[in-house]
Amino acid sequence: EGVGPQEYTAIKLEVLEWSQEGSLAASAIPELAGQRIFLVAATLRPETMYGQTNCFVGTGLEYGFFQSKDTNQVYVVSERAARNMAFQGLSPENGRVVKLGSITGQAIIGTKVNAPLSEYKNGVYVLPMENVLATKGTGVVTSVPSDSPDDYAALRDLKKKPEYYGIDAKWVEGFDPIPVLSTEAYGEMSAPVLCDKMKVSSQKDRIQLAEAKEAAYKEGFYSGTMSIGDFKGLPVAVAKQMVRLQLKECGDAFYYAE
Ligand code: A2H
Repeated sequence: EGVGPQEYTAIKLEVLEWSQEGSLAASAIPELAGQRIFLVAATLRPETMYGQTNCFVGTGLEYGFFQSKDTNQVYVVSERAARNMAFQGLSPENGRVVKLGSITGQAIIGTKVNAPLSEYKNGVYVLPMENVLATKGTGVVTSVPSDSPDDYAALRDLKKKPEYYGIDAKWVEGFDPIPVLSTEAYGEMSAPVLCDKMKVSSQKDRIQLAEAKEAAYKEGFYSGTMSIGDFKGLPVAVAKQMVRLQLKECGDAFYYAE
């Protein structure tokens, strides 16, 4: 974060099966009938998408259903992101948002989505994370616990106390970090290693998490080698752009800046 625009890759996670509440909310909006619906997550680490285990939203945040430029495709993102997208040629008409309805983050929890490139081919679940900011990206975060300390800490909290977080234990059971890249300093699981090293005990440990995040990002980018996928064996810094382009070309992602 600094000066200049942030260039995100927006990953399209298609809804495979709504949660109970989500199904009620979506079926009350007639314009959604017959359309494909995607939660759209903004990431700076497209090369890690092989390791997606779940998706995070903020339970207290509000999301909208927005018609996209692609026929019969609807994006679920924050209103703020939809407005930005409309000025980047991603809505049906430049500068104009077409909002079909809204839904709370809470209602989306438990929805099953397809995570492009993920090793979890049958889909992953939408789960709650405390620190999802309404002011960044789309308000949807795709979770890669092998390489993102925030994601690792939040997923570990959910696995420890599913009932406390109001989730079904099945939504996290068997969804474990997958090795995506390796570095000399932290091996194949930089986020778990760094969370231990920095003594992160939960997703509330913001200061330690910020340190862990910085270290994981630098080491991954400058000395990481891909362990999986079409660019296995290549440096992360090189694979990043290749995976990004591949995701865009096959329609599983688009570029989004803010
Ligand atoms: B990253 P920056 Cl593997 N609230 O993607 C909180 N966090 C958000 C967010 C929001 N509204 N929108 C996006 N993010 C996360 C992958 C990843 C990310 C890895 C490692 C580090 C990492 C998988 N999650 O980010 O402030 C998203 O998580 C570390 C910075 O714009 C996005 O990239 O720099 C990143 O934060 C964008 O943060």
